[in-house]
Amino acid sequence: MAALSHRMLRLVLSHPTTRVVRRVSDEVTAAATAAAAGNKNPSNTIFSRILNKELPADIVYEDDKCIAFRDVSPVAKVHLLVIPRQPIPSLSVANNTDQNLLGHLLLVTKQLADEHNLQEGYRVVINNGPQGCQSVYHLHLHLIGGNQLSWPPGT
Ligand code: DGP
Repeated sequence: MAALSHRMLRLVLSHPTTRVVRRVSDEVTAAATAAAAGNKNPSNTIFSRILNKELPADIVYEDDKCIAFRDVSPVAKVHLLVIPRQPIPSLSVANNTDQNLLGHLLLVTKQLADEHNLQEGYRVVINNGPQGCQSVYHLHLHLIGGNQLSWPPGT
């Protein structure tokens, strides 16, 4: 196949479809890398460092059970992450003793949606494991909204 000229390449890379494909592929790669690195110790993740205030984050909510902060690479006008202080790696390893905490995380997420004027709608996402594109092994809920979202989210 003939090589693409720089102009053609720029056009292809800037096309919305290509940007979506590249973004999806980035997230799959990040999730695979996190899983392959055995990065499943939630006391040793970037989020535990944010919790301990060792790393800066734009924190929008805190209580004795959880904190919420803005995602570093937002996919919508509002993109918050709600994380428990208790280091649960992912939803799949949560158990019955976490029932109250999981309910609390959902209710805080709902409160944050109200406070960020997401009355027109929003999405709450928990990515789980490599095939779910989880890249940080400290349980977190994504709160995404502020503009029209599309569906389905991915294949
Ligand atoms: P997930 O793919 O579900 O594991 O989502 C992890 C999210 O965490 C991803 O949307 C980007 C975000 N993130 C990763 N590192 C940082 C960071 O250092 N600060 C903030 N605020 N967000 C981060």
